[in-house]
Amino acid sequence: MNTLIINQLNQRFSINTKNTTLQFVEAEGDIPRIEIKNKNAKALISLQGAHLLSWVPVGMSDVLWLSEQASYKQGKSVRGGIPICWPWFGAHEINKSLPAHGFARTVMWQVIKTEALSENETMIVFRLDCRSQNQAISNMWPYAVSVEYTLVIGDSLILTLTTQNHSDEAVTIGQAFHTYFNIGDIKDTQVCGLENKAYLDKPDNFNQKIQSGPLLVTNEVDRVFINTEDDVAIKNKSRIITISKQGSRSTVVWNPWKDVARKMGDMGEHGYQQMLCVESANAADDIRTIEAGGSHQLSVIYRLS
Ligand code: TA6
Repeated sequence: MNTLIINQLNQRFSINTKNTTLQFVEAEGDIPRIEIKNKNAKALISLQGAHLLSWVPVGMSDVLWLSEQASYKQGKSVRGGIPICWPWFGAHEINKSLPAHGFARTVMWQVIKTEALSENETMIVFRLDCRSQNQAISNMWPYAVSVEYTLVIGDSLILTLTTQNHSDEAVTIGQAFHTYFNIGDIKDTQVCGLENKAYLDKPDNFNQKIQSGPLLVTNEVDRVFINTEDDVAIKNKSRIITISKQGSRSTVVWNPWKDVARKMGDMGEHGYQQMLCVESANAADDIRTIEAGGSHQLSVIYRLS
């Protein structure tokens, strides 16, 4: 079954030039993946969740952390890479029985376009259309809304999520690029750019606090920073990852630390020492209401130095 789908996808969307390839392949859990390679980077994307699992610029280690204990099952989000939280962030505001972080990360997305922008950059565009998706989605979220996700893969990574409201009523969404960065060693890592910013501290009942100095992680951190539009940088001994975003005024920083990680079951024993989530979001008071016929775009660029 998947072989047929993969062949069809390759016929329509594969790229095969001297320095650029993009192809669909079979993968664990019967969930197809896309392998991308160009002169500047290689990447791996799962069709479930349009989930970027790996992004490796030439000469670098993977920028994304992916748990050794991640499971690849239909309907289950992968621990690591870049899960897309959409159309809500965290727990659903009213119905707590709905999946945390929405459903976009656990359903199949449609590929609508691929293009080698140059020998150095490859673009792929996904779509999730709630009007034509399955009944389970409309039961959870009965809105005529679609979202397009564009990834440009090169020595930097550009991600854009565009939500279009096709209905004749306003719709409110929350969302995030829930990016797991491969930081090497948490004790040598700091997050700069959030100094003096207010945050909601989830482990402390969402009490509002102020970040003092660069953020260092020495225990559980789960913070929604508010009013953050400027660049944020993750610095460790070997590199600086600069995060520049648009359409977002909230930034989430998360590391479960040892005890929470152990209970999660799919973080691996040492995962919490190697990862840090820094998420460009529309969360807390930064959720967005999209008027009838309107759209909202959230985008981010990750650069390395
Ligand atoms: O973004 C931080 C967060 O919302 C945390 O509170 C934590 O639970 C994490 O995401 C992981 O959520 P998940 O549903 O993927 O286990």
